[in-house]
Parts: sequence; C-alpha cells; structure tokens
Amino acid sequence: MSDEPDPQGVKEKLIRTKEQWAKAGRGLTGTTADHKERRPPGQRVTEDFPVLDLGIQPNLSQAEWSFSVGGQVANQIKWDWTAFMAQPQVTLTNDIHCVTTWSRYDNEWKGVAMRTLLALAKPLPSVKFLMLKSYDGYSTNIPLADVDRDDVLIAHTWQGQPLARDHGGPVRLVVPPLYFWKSAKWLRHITFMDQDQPGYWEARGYHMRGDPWKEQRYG
Ligand SMILES: Nc1nc2c(c(=O)[nH]1)N[C@H]1C(S)=C(S)[C@@H](COP(=O)(O)O)O[C@H]1N2
Ligand SMILES: [Mo]
Repeated sequence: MSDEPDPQGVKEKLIRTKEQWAKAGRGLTGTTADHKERRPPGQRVTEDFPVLDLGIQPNLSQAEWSFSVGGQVANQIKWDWTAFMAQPQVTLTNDIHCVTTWSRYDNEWKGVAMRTLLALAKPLPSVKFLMLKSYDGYSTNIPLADVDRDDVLIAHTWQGQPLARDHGGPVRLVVPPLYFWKSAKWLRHITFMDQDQPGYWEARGYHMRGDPWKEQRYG
C-alpha cells in the first residue's frame, strides 16, 4: 500500500490552495463555541452535499472492497463486504462540518458502529490514536477518544441509498465530532497507535485533532 496518493492523479491546484488557506488561517473567527451550539463558529449551513477529495476517486465494487485493522490491537481484523455486512448494523443521523466552512445537517447513515469494531479489535491500553488509510492514498489521524463514541460509524449508506462513489462508496468513516476531512472516504485500513502521526492534510498545515467547536482548523 502506498503511503502517498499518486501525484499524477491529484488536483495539485486544489491542494496548493488548501495549503495556502492553512497558512493564512482562512475561515478563522477567533471564537469558540460550546458543543451545545449546533453550528460551530465560522460555519454556514448548506443543503448541498459538496464533493471534496484529492481528485482520485477509486472505482471499487462491493466485491473488490476489503478492509483491515492492525497495529496495537489484541485482534487484527480483515473484512470483505460479506463479513462487514454481517456485523450489527446501525442507522444514525448527524451533522457534518467541513473545514472549508460548509456544514450539512441531518445526514442519515447506515453502517457498522465504530464501537462494534473497537469491541472486536480490542485496542491495547497503550493506544491513543488511529491512522486511517484509504484506497486513493489518503490518510488521516484521529485521537481514539474522538471515535470511541456512539455517533461514529463505518458507513455504506447515505439517505437510504448506497454511498455514491464520489462520497467514498462503497465504505467511508463518519466522525461527526471532528471536521469532515477526518471522515476518510474509500476506507481501506485502520492502524491503532500509541503515538500521534500526521496524515495527508495534517502534514500540510491542518490540525492534528480538528474539533470544529474549538475552531481547530489549522495547527
Ligand atoms: N479517501 C479520502 N477521504 C477523504 C478525502 C480525500 O481526499 N480522500 N477528503 C476529505 C475531505 S477534505 C472532506 S471535506 C470530506 C468530503 O467528503 P464528501 O466529498 O463526501 O463531501 O472527505 C474527506 N475524506
Ligand atoms: Mo475538506
């Protein structure tokens, strides 16, 4: 598995622009909000569902998709589509907040709860962080505490329809407490780690955690 996206395929201009935004602190209001506030500071609500990625959209059928879990866990996991769909399924409705300042409310997802995966994999007590790896070469890091929650899931369905390819189908992560760049599309692998490491955007000026209510856009 390559650790970086194929430079041939990526949208260089978009990546440079987002690096500039991080340097300039674009979108920062300098305020924070309590999590009781539905809308995080500096966000505006949209009804659209914009597509944001590096420009490489893997074309994976359900049969071609597989997913694995490794690193500091008691049990490594490897799921093909059938094994994934055999897990207990949940339906959750939540809000998403993109660091480029749009938010979209009331997204209905179906999939496997992150807590189901955690209960099976059993991260060792040393684990504090996860690294997510995707089929387009994308990666992102997340604190364990931000996924060990009832509202985090590995999703295959959005608004009653199979998750579209451009939104990360067949399978993506959905992590509502953090900016949406942490919600890896075309999910391929999760590594459990005791030390934090930057993923794709975190290595390009974006925050290691990314709490929208604290405006952790850049860092
Ligand atoms: N694999 C992968 N996941 C990704 C990305 C990406 O480029 N590749 N982009 C992230 C970013 S920056 C955002 S804002 C959301 C966008 O998800 P959407 O296209 O479904 O709106 O996906 C995140 N997950
Ligand atoms: Mo994003």
